[in-house]
Amino acid sequence: MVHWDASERKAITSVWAKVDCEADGLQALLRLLVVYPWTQRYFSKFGDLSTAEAIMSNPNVKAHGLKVFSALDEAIKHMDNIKGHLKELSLLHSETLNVDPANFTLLGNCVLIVLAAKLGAEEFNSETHATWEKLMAVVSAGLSKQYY
Ligand code: HEG
Repeated sequence: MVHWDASERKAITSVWAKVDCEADGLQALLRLLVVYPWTQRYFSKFGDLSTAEAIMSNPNVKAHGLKVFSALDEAIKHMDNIKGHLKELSLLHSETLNVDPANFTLLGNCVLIVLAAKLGAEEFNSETHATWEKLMAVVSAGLSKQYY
């Protein structure tokens, strides 16, 4: 089981309290689809993803960003059992969606960049960064757990 000390818990909850799941979720997904364009293959039914502008104004991307960030919200609420909590979602990504789990790390990186850009160096300092990197690694491991 993953251990979170008091300062890590605070770094997670205080940052997350400032997150706008819809707007920041869209930014994270936009970054994933632009910086790692091969990830677009999983979203072929979403419509036009041909340019950053098209992705940005695509309502399916916006809705999906909100879904992903709402799942992060739930994971944070279950911080002491993230892997157990993500079991169903891991099964879905593995057996139904066939998402290569390497992509979870890429999206985790995008989330970190969105948070850092939003909050700035003073608030998203190196300790907070390290805690969030750990959190995204745990989420990624949780989503990868049901793969075989
Ligand atoms: Mg996934 C669906 C969460 C990474 C591709 N993803 C979903 C759903 C959630 C979710 C909550 C909806 C599940 C449902 O309908 O029951 N995804 C989620 C998280 C993360 C993640 C929390 C990582 C932090 N997903 C991820 C990555 C890819 C991907 C990296 C591909 C590059 N997800 C994907 C696809 C769907 C979902 C293709 C189905 C979308 C749809 O059909 O609308």
